[in-house]
Amino acid sequence: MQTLESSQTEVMESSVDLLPDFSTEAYKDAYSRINAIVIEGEQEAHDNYVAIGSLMPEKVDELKNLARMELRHMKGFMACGRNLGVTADMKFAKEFFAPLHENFQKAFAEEKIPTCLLIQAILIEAFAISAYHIYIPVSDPFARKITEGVVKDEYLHLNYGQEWLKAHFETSKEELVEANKANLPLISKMLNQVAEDAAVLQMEKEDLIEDFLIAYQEALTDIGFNTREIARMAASALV
Ligand code: PL3
Ligand code: FE2
Ligand code: FE2
Repeated sequence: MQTLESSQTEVMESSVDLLPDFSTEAYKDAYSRINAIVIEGEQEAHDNYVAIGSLMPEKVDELKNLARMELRHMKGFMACGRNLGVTADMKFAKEFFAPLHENFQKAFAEEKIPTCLLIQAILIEAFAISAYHIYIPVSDPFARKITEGVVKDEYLHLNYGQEWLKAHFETSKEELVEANKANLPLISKMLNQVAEDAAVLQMEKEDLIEDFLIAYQEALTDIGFNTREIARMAASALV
């Protein structure tokens, strides 16, 4: 947690006097896709928490509460696009999420709770946390306020997944290794796909990857994986 905060401060210091011009066509064009990705991501996060809740009757209210927060996030990011006069390219965003969405749907159909939680509460939340961290120091003042509120909630979501998986570690471990192998390469592909547009927003791919890996590795450690297991899991995205 401390590492994340300090890396955020570094970015802030180096870019505080060099904000992008939010009114250029180039900025708005890139924002139409990034904004759509975030809106779609928040919508799917809502749907995923509702789905997970239906697999855990004793947790259904907690998960409904998380789902509600995701809809609030989605509305906040819609306002960010409107504020800049940008129309979100939702078709692009649906395609962007399709492979991960399919994997989630398949795990849900098979009632694989650990896989569903790894995809939504760990991988997607860690991806969102890294993206929002890197975005905050280069965002317009309106979006900054909204994103700062959102990122706090995403930590709650990541923690929620962590706590459940930690409590069920022994019975989930094997499934989690498999789920990581199938889904971490998709996250890596998504990061690469978004890199060019993110760069227009002054968000560097290396910073996104660094922040993502810190959040992901901290989550896996907390859940109960050791250093070697985590290294092996990370390596499965490289091959
Ligand atoms: C779950 O709560 C949220 C899921 C959202 C996924 C977001 C992925 C973001 C990748 C694009 C990076 C740009 C961030 C800019 C923020 C407006
Ligand atoms: Fe969210
Ligand atoms: Fe979330």
